[in-house]
Amino acid sequence: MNPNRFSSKLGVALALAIGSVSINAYAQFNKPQDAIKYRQSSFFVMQQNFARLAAMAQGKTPFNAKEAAEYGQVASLMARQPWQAFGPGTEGGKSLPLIWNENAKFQTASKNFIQKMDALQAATQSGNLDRIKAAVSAAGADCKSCHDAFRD
Ligand code: ASC
Repeated sequence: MNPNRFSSKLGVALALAIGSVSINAYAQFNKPQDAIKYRQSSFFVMQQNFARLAAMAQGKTPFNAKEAAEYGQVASLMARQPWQAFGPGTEGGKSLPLIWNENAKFQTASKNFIQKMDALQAATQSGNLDRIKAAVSAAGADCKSCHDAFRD
């Protein structure tokens, strides 16, 4: 085999191997309070957009496909934000110690949640209200299960 080809294959294999075991990277914050504020703010913006979709799904506000697609995009983007702000030394807010003590579980839960929010975004892009209803309900159940486990 051509050695260049081999090394590029090795590079890909290494990247895949590292990717599969990597944990979420933590961002640097000037002080722990900034990390807490960052995660609470991103949860807040996500929740506001999620709640607008939930209101449409429940018929509390009129369904508007274009607005729904925008809310879905913001919710999916925000769903990626909080986790980088749960680094060591940032305990506090409503976070239970379990987040740090059993961090692998929290990592798994956060990745699962991002998938739920991405499914919701995909549903909003489809413009199909029944799909949105199902995805809102799946994502909402996931919000709750994480809160029950990890939030005070
Ligand atoms: C929300 C919100 C949550 C979820 C959850 C759904 O709007 O703040 O935590 O939905 O209540 O079960």
